[in-house]
Amino acid sequence: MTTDPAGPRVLVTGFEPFEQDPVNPSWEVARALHGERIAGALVHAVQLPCVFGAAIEQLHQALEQVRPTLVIGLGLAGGRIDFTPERVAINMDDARIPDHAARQPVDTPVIAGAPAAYFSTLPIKAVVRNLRAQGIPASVSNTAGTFVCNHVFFALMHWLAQGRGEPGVRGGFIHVPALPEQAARRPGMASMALATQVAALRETIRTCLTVAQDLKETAGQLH
Ligand code: PCA
Repeated sequence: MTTDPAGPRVLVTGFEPFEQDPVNPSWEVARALHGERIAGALVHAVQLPCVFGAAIEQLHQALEQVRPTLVIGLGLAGGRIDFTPERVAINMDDARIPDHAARQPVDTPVIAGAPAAYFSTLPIKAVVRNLRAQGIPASVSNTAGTFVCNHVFFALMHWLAQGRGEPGVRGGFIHVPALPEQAARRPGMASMALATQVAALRETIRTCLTVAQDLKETAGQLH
């Protein structure tokens, strides 16, 4: 991994495929923007393993190597119909399926002694508005689940909350829908084309780098 001393950097993480899928759109989308400059910042894409603990170690390594001013974690949420910036990371692992190291933690904290939850520091409402303005389906999500994605999201926010990042660094997590080829194997599953997902990430990064104050606009859900 190389760092660019000439300008700000964006770290985007994606996951390796999991649950017998040959592909994970979160990584395909992240790597599509590796090396691109958006609003003056250089994008670095890093793949994380779908393994509790190891994913956090690799995230920490990437954070120390890249020293980003913006961090966006991506993960697949098969079944979701749109691009979903997550609002909150919770300090809880509760795995429905084993990870790639056959670990299946149930009701254990991501980080013992850490707070119950952290909010994303990305301007999630502005991201949703700007994506919709481009015709890309998007909505705020109020749960990142309790599997490896939430695990990494929580560890990221804890690291940032400890002031270990660059001054003013922002971070958060976005779940993305399946790709059309994945949905084709599962009748009824929604999907979004890779090109649309890449355009969504590009607009998300641009928004996060240029919008200082998030919008106050409802994205509330009754349940
Ligand atoms: N999605 C899973 C883990 C890896 C991924 O892409 C999740 O939502 O936790």
